Amino acid sequence: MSNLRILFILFFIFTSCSPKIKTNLDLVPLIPIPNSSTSRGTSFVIKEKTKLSFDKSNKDLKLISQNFREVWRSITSYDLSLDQTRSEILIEIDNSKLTDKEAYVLDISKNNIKLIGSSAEAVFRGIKTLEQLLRLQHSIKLIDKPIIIPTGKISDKPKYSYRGSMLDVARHFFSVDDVKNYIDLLALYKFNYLHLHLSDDQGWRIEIKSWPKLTEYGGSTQVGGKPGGFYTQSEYVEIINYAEENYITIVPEIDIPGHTNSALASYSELNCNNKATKLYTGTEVGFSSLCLEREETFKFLDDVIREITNLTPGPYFHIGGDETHATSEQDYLIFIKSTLEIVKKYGKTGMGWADIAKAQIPKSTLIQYWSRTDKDSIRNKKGIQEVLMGVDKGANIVMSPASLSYMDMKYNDSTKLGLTWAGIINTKKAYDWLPENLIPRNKNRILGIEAPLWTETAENFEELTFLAFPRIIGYSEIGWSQTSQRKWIDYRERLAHHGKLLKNLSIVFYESPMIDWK
Ligand code: TNX
Repeated sequence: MSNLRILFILFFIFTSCSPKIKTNLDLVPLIPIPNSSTSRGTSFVIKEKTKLSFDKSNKDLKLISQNFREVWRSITSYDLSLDQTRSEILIEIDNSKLTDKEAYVLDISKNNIKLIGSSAEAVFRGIKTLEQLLRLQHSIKLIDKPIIIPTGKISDKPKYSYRGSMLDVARHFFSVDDVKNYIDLLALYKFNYLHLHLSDDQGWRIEIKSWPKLTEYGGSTQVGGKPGGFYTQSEYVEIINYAEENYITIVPEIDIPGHTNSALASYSELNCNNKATKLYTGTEVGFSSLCLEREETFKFLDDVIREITNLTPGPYFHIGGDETHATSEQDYLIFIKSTLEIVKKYGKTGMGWADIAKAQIPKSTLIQYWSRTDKDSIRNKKGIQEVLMGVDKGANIVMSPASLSYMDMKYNDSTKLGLTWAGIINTKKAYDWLPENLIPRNKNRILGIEAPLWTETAENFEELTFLAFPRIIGYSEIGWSQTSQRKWIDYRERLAHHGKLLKNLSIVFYESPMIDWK
């Protein structure tokens, strides 16, 4: 071969293997923003035959890899080979240096990507960062091929161990597929809990084999009067398994003793006067109550909690306990205490809306703060009082302040969907707050935050995501990122790129005029 030819080949190899694309990992608009990231300025180029390897004996890593392969294919249209030899991407578990159970390090160089997590869960969180790096290609202005990943090193772990959303499937029913689609989105933004509000006045949504009329009759309708729906036990398990694959824990809620009309309509024996109520399709709250004097009530509670906890691997069972205007104070205290005892008997930690703190509650009960935060509102004073009562009894707290985190509030006065009782919540207001600033003491009892989506006004998946997005992206950062990393001005810039990401996934969202969408 002539010298010239060799030179040519060398030149070709050099230019094709390492195109000189300057990058800056720090400028990729990741949300939630990682704890630390340093850029190397070069790029990992995605090719037709990229390989990923992992410890084959680890079933969790295998599943994570297989699922990531699908994501990779859908974004790059290339196959990601799970070949174990000479791979460019390596994922592994090593907890010798990483202490937090969700901590990971993602090290990207020109020829290799190494993702180390303290656990399979941590690896999964890191994979979601990698997924965002792929999905945010447009932000680095490389709309056409090659697809590249900026090089550098990300070290990351969450601020809070509880980062959740609640979905009310009672006011309007949402199918198993809707819930799975919502789980996908939660996982992309590193949420780790999905709380399902499974019963309310308007509908009972989970099959209870020993009380079949709850779903047959009590689940038959919804707000507005259209047909409702429910999950069979095997569908509920399907949701749990899907969530588990996405490292999301399901928290089931059966709201008692109020918000129980769908049960009271299904079984006359749950009513003090032994008469079944009518099905309800309106949106009032606080008119229904279980009957303390009836033996059947406690048989009912025991059966419901036993059947649901048997199917639920997660640590929590939520008993509701809010807005019980139709229950006397004395009865309420007995209801909450006895129901939490049943939850404990079945091996779960009780969770409830903050109102339950006034009852006798076991230590480490999880209470959910849901007050408005306006200084002069009565509900605000009451909420703080409840939280402090709770922590003095040994409870932990999840923060869901209505005036900041209720995704069913309108974005502005003219938003078509949504309510206004806790004010309006625009994109900035949803982002720009700190959970620990809302309570005066025992701040270390805050396990995290949860963004509730009550569905009085959301009838379908599009309406659900319209209310949730983009606000929920902000809640993900409140839950995950360090306070020092969080600035509205910077977040606003990053969020601007997530509109395209959502559009690529065909997700309907509110195109807030506060954001300069790219
Ligand atoms: C209050 S907050 C409720 C729900 C409603 C919601 C509407 C709380 C614990 N209860 O019953 O759906 O307001 O925003």
